Amino acid sequence: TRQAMSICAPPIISVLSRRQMIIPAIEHRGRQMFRRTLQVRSCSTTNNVAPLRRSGNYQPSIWTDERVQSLTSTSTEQREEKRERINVLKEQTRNLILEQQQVAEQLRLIDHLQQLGVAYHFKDEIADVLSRLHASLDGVSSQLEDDLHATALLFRLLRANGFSVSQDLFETFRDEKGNFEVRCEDQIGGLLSLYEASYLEKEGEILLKEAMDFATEKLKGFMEEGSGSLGLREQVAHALQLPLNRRMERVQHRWFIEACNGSDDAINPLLLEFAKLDFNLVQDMYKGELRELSRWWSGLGLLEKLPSFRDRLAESYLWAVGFAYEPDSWRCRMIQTKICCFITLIDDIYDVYGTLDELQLFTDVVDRWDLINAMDKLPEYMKLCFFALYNMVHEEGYRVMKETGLDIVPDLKRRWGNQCKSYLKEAKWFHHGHTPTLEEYLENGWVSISTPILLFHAYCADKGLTEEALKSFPTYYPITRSSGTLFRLYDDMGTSTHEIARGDVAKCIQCYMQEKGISEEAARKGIRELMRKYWRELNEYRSWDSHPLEEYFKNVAINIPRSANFFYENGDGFGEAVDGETKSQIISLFFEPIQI
Ligand code: 0FV
Ligand code: MN
Ligand code: MN
Ligand code: MN
Ligand code: MN
Repeated sequence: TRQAMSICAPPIISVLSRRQMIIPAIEHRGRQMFRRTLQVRSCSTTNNVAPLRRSGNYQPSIWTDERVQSLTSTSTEQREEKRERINVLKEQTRNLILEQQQVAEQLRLIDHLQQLGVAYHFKDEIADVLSRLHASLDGVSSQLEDDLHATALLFRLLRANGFSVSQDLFETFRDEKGNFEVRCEDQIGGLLSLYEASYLEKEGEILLKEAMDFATEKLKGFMEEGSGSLGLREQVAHALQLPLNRRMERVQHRWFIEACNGSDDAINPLLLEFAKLDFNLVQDMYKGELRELSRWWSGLGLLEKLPSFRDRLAESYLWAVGFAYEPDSWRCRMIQTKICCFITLIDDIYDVYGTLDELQLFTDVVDRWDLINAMDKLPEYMKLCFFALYNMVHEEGYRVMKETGLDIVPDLKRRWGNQCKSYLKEAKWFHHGHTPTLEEYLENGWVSISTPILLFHAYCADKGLTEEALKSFPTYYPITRSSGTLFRLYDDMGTSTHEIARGDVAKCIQCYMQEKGISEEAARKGIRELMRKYWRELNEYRSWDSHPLEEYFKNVAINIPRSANFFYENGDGFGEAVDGETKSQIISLFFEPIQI
């Protein structure tokens, strides 16, 4: 046994009492032998022998509190100066929106404002313009005649901003056989615009599906030809890599600003200056939030006590900015970051660290929220975690009550209970070697990925929350579910290779492989198809009728899969490869101002 222990027991045993023994485990990190032995499931505890625990072998955080606190912001003086300039530019921009008479120009302006990340300043003005266009849609579209670019922009902006508009708007661009015809002059601009518009497709919209295939093929052809200006080629490559509708907003804003910076045409210099100044000002605000959150997280000190878990504060904040970037949404960002840290920690307990007995216990405790009993029964490491979760839930409940008079704590408790039950279900499947059907798996998986909690918290972070709004939250079940399913599918596509190698519940890919008797490659292809279906569903729900919180909340729901696409596009950019694109975006969104 002695020999067996030295090989197979990574000394991550009883972490609290024997912290110093963590170090050798870290030295082993990445060694093949070590990894393989970690796949052994938690052994049953015989009397005093500590259970054999697995480890995720995660990298430590690259964003220590020290590093985050050392971030400097613009001095107050400079900031005031900039704010003055911004106010001037803002008024000029507002006038542009009001003055602009040509429909095509109006549309381009709104598109620019949205992509530059400054549209939030002009919500009412933009809504006015769009609803006027929507009210006289027939006239407007015949006025645009054969301007494909403007027509597609009209379609995309209306749909993306909650107005209903039919795919038939594009009929004039098809011949009798239903094939698209595009004039040479506006080819690439028009095709790009058509391509972006087509990604707002809903289920059953054949025309848009065909438009997507058509535009994609033509744009690919353009890239292969090697013609066009550098700026245009960059734009097309960017679009082909991922359509706007699936991009994380803030990342896109910076990209667009930089892209405009490098090209001499197409954008009003006034807008560009405005966008750069505003980006930097908002970045200062993000820095402040990140510093505060980092102080909170390091002050909790949970990861000092539980060092084998993922420590991802800055990355969690990046998720939160992905969900709601607007300055006004700071409440949402603060709570989402905290939830994300807890979800990550608790998920690791269920997937990696805990024994099945412990997990059952933890699930019961979170179901009942009985603190006294919990302190009696739980193992040390779980006590800390539960106590901290208890505090966070009550603190947020307190904030909401203070600001709105409403008590959301019972709802929060029930939702965290459901979260843990969904984790336990997966843990049981894993420990019993059960592979569910894809449907059975997803039924649980859209919950275990935490979307119901994220979205409920986002909803309650709106300062306009009312009792009536709170009661109507269940009507958002469909959008929550499709958002959550997409989050789950993206996560599995990005993380399951590592998860399965380490030993984890069968993920959607494995469920699908087993159910259909197909290869991993074929399963991945099938899942990608499924993702398109859920995107169509999300596009459908986004145009459902409005409650007061609707726009803000629907955006968060759509931003969840957008952010997931960002983090999991090339593997696991949250848990594993944190020093790739994740790190560059943390730097460019929070650390480095745009050069003016
Ligand atoms: C999940 O990791 C994880 F850490 C997430 C989803 C990050 C938390 C982010 C938010 C709450 C926004 P992992 O792939 O281990 O999750 P599963 O569910 O696959 O175990
Ligand atoms: Mn935007
Ligand atoms: Mn996990
Ligand atoms: Mn999990
Ligand atoms: Mn995963």
